[in-house]
Amino acid sequence: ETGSAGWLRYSRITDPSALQQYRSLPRQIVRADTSPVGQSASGELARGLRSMLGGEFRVSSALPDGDAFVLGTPQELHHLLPQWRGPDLAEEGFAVSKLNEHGHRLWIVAGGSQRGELYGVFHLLEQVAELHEIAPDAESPSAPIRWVNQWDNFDGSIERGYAGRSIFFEGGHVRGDLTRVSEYGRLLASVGLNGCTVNNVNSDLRTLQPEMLRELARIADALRPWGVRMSLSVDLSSPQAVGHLSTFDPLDPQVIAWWQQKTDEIYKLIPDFGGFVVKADSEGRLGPSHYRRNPAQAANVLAHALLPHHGVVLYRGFVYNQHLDWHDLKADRARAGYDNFRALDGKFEPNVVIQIKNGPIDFQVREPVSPLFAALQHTNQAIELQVTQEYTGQQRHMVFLVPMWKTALDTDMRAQNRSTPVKEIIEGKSFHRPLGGFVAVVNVGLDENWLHHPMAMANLYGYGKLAWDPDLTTDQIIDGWTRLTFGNNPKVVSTIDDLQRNSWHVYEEYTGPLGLGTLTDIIGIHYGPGIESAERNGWGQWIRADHQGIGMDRTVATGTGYIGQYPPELAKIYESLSTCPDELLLFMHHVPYNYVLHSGKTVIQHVYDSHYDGAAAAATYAPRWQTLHGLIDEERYQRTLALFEYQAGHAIVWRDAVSEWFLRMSGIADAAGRVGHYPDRIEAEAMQSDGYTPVEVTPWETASGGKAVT
Ligand code: BDP
Repeated sequence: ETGSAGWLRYSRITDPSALQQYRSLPRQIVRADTSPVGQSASGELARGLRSMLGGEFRVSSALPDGDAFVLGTPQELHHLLPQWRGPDLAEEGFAVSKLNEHGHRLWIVAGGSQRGELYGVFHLLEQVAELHEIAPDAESPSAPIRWVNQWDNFDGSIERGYAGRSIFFEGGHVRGDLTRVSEYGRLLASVGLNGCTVNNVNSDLRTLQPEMLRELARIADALRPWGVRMSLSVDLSSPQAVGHLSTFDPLDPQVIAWWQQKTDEIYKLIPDFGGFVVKADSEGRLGPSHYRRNPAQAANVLAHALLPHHGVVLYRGFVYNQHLDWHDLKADRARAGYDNFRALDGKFEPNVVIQIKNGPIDFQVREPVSPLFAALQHTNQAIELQVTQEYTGQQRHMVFLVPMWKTALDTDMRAQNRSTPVKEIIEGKSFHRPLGGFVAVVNVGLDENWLHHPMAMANLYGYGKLAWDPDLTTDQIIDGWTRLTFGNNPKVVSTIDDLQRNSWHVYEEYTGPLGLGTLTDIIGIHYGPGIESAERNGWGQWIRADHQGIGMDRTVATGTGYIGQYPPELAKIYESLSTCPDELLLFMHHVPYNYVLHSGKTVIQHVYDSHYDGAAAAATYAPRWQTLHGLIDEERYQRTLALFEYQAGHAIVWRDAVSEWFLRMSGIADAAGRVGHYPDRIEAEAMQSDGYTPVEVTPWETASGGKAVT
């Protein structure tokens, strides 16, 4: 098993009672329409059932004289079965029901659209793969936007890619063979995802050139049969860079006309084009600030051009000044989203959505939710999550992120002093917005198993499931993924579920607890410990550690005032040391090292203990995994085992680097006497060696004693 099938393995069911249960399923599949998505739906149903149950499943367009599955939209079904009365269906929703017709049993999969029909088929197949009874059911997605953002470059590299080269591009062009793209579209559709932005948010200026658009249209063609609409990241300077205008000022009539013509040109090539994703005035990207215009003025120009074609603009809230002065204790990057967008609430066109990262900084292992979610009450919003494990182990460490995302989605912001959890805000429920939803950065690559670590696929699956229904529990999600990916053996399922369930917490323990953020090198690769470089780097992610204390004072009373960006009830909780939750303490407050947490421990002792606990927990992964030897295929077994062994080692590197850094900084010894004492360790620089020289290591904390050999 290479892992290329992901969770769509459809492995043969051997359990006798399950087989008995499915014996009565029809072997005919009727599909009324011939649309590409409808064909995917019927083809997938036949493929999945054939593979799991054996024997033939045939697809036809007319009702047979016997039992059948019948797929269609309500109109198509009425045509075939005039007496059928289905429920009202949302556009992308589906309903599975049974009907007796002239003594024949019909399983009806009705979709509010062909896409809904496809989702109904995947739902049904999932029931069978997990050995559940197929029961009448109806579902619809939480929100219309359920997209992925790929950060792929035309040269075939992927920004923050850890699983091989791009499946979309190579050598400045769209790949000739797009088989992997259509397989990816199938994976996305199987968990209800409906949009894919295929190029990096740091968009290549060639993106909107006519010849590139023609190439990109081939990707849209590959995704279309799976109901996945392609969209593009665009650079706001394109009217100048591509259109050779003298300006890209969004209010210039020539610029407005250019965006309109360009958008019309795109829709001629790609009739179901999804829209534009915009990163502007951020990390060196040009934007409206160049002409003293604001994000609403820029977004609305694109929105007008897209509106007649039903396209949308996802304008990223990730706008900040990366050159803050770290000597200025009031300067705070976390404030930027709110400071830049709050005043624009209500000024965006109805087809603009502000795409907001879950936290105010940048995908750290723990952040509070962005206060912008509650501040925008007359503007559409989508949450941006990261399936790409940029700061969370880069798909070398197992870190199941669904619990982190649920923590964000379930955070009740108490806007207008009432219940307004983030999930209901982005669904459009809290403030009655017509549009909104979910976006995740994903870095699938040419690695056969898509994301490199076999366990990482649970994040892609889990993201889709949460975007469909954010009320699903972590347990429901991980259990479904494990069964589909590794089979239904109870020992396999419970072992893998347990490993995944706690892995975010474990990673947080050995990287950056108490809201410190990931204590990694912030400027470059974002991997491995780098406490010095997480600090005082000028990019605004400080932990403000000195010899006395640690943490960023973001209070209204004495700090940056960031906490005041939350609605009053939530701000009150964060502002006071007595109510601020321990896990966010150092994100919100600066305290002395011997400050006592709610748990009764001092901050410094917690830092030491959590690093030792986390590394010890990571060391259990490999032996727990080994209990599954022989119960799963050898290929995925060995691959995962090697990664778990690596993770155990790297967790020790993390543990020692962070603990030693804090020992040196605070001067307070570890009460358990561990930090700085490694009785069974032999230092390379202490050995007699030929051809090796001891060297000082930078950053010093990543090698014991700051020394290694070269
Ligand atoms: C950061 C990444 C950087 C992205 C940026 C973004 O390190 O590569 O370009 O976010 O989201 O997390 O635009």
